[in-house]
Amino acid sequence: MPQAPASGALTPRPEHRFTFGLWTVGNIGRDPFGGPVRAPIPARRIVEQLAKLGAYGVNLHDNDLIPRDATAAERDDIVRDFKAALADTGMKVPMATTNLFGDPVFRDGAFTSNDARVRAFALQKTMRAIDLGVELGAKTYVFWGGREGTDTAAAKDPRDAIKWFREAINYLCEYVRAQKYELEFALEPKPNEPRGDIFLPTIGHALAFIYTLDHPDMVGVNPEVAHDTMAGLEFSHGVGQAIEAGKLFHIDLNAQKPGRFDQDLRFGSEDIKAAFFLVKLLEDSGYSGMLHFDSHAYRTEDEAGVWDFAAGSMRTYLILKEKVARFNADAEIQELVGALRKRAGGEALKFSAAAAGLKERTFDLHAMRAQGYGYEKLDQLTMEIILGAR
Ligand code: DIG
Ligand code: MN
Ligand code: MN
Repeated sequence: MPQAPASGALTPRPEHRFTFGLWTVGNIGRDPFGGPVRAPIPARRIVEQLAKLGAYGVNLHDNDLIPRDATAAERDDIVRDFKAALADTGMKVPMATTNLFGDPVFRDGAFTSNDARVRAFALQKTMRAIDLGVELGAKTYVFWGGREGTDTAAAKDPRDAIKWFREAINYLCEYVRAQKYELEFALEPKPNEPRGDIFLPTIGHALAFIYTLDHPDMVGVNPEVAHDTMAGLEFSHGVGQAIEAGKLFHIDLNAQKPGRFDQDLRFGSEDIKAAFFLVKLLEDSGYSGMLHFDSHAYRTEDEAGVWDFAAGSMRTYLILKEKVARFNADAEIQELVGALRKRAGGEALKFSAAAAGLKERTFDLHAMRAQGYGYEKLDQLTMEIILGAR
């Protein structure tokens, strides 16, 4: 079982705001071609072991804790025991979400199903799951529309789907306001899987959708490394746009090889340069939300391997955070960065009658065409930081 890590800068502590979904370390290793390889880990043990490893909290889908067929009394017993585990360890529940993808009733989607009864049931299930999340202390509620999509375009008009998705989120925003819950929504994009194509597939689609809602201020995004990588995108660009728009409400950290199914690998275990620049963006921007690892151990692992996975996720983030500090303190690198900032200038180009003079301005295009940007040297120095040579 997990050993409490040795003390030091690479020791995860609750102040680092690392969280794990119950379903992540609780993943029993099923895949489309094989059944479970690990026994389920009871929620209390997950809470206790993650606390030992220095995590801040756990997140959950409703059915990660409450079985679909639980009676009200059974639900209350389970919640009571879970709250006791949280109290015993000091672990928090910053985020909650709904499983709107496991029950066969959602096989054509939940909020965007072609069956109006399913769309209504999805709202009922989500309201009850929101109640549970708020009861456990969640301040962020994630919507990952895993089944909100199509396997054939013949199934539905995408305009209907987006309209139904908007109706659902507007309805649930009104529910949260009516209940006076202190809760923000975070939409989680993914391009495909388990559906052939999923609606709101990227951070950009989600951001555009948010501005069509009745209460856009309540809604942000929960982007995931693996999902943008599956779409062939540079994750830090989407995250940067979300931060710049004040819409990065939560983030799912993991790793992914391009062109593959959603691998949900241990954070930093694949594209380490991309992971470095993601950590740099989160740290330099002062992101103060949760650092959630939505990932799981390899199917080859036993329970000891699961805790290796959890410890490694947090340790790699802290190692990269140290390397970001080295990058930001490296004189040679900062000289290059400073020169680029000087060249980029500070004043915004805003039109005004006075600015009309810009049309008359002369440019030394010959010199501008000839001057390079020094990115080879800057990238080499960056790689030397990442590789531990600086
Ligand atoms: C998958 O990436 C999704 C589900 O695991 C969950 O609904 C969400 C929360 O992080 N991520
Ligand atoms: Mn994923
Ligand atoms: Mn996720």
